[in-house]
Amino acid sequence: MAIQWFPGHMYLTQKAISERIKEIDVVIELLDARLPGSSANPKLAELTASRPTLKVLNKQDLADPLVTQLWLAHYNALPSTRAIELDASETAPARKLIDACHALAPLRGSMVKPMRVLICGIPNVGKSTLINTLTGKRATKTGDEAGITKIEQRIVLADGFYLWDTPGMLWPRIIVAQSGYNLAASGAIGRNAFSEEEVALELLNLLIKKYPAALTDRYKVNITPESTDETVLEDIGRKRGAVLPKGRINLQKAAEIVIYEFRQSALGRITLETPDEFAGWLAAGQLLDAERQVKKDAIEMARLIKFKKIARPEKLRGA
Ligand SMILES: Nc1nc2c(ncn2[C@@H]2O[C@H](COP(=O)(O)OP(=O)(O)OP(=O)(O)O)[C@@H](O)[C@H]2O)c(=O)[nH]1
Ligand SMILES: [Mg+2]
Repeated sequence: MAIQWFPGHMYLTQKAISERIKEIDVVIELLDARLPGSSANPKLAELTASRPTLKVLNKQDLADPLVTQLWLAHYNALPSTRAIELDASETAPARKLIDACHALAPLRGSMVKPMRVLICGIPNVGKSTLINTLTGKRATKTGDEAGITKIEQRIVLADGFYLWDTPGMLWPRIIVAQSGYNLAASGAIGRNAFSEEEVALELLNLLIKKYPAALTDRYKVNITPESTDETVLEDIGRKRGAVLPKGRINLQKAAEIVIYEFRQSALGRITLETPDEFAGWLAAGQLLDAERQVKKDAIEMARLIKFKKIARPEKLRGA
């Protein structure tokens, strides 16, 4: 089943950003370098479209460097878009963001006209970590869990330079099913909103195709042309002693191991999607969504006709 997570505080964040944006000079949107397409929030893009935006592929230290280069080239080729890679906990590269903000809004940055920067992105992507690195102190709370920041917060970086930390935001309906799985694997989705077993199977499905050696090295499992996500999850469970009475494999435990170790980068540097793959998923997701909408409209039309709220279409045409 497709994963969705849009708790009430995200709706409030969406409202807060749409108000705040009026007084913002530059938007920094953090993406997860392990899933740049899936972690780009279409709703945020809409809300912040009126302001210069810098896309930051954060957690690049966990991502496959070759694929990160593909994503940077992809974003930097788009009109009025600039993208850079980052490990938000490293001070020197993070400070480059300040220069990038000055380049995007050259008239701002004085006491009279301060630079006002909004930092936004999906949950757990590293927004608060970046702010703490930039300010050099624990100005805002961080943690390895989605939903740590609950309300918008303004931090003064220097005279004439303000940063706004915002709570992580997803969008009301994730139409690309694979994005839901990738977001859940990365830690962006609340832990009660998905099945670990389902997410681990989808993750293994990608890893078998893209990084079989990482699975062999970490879990000493044999990947053959016959291997499937299910056989590999069972193998991992067996190897890690996740076994129930009568020798059955504890798939829940095995799934938790796979997800946890992926998040910790114990399998090495991994990126779950390339720009071309994501474009394919998005096109398929949009098609399915359009078909779903047509069906929904037809049901609604039938309901309105049944309860005589509107006339039949042939009557409207005078037939
Ligand atoms: N390896 C790595 N870990 C990072 C990086 N940036 C942040 N983290 C870790 O990611 C986790 C989430 O960081 P936060 O800064 O709390 O994320 P956030 O975007 O503010 O999250 P919410 O407030 O929940 O939306 C923490 O455990 C950070 O230490 C990075 O560039 N590389
Ligand atoms: Mg935060």
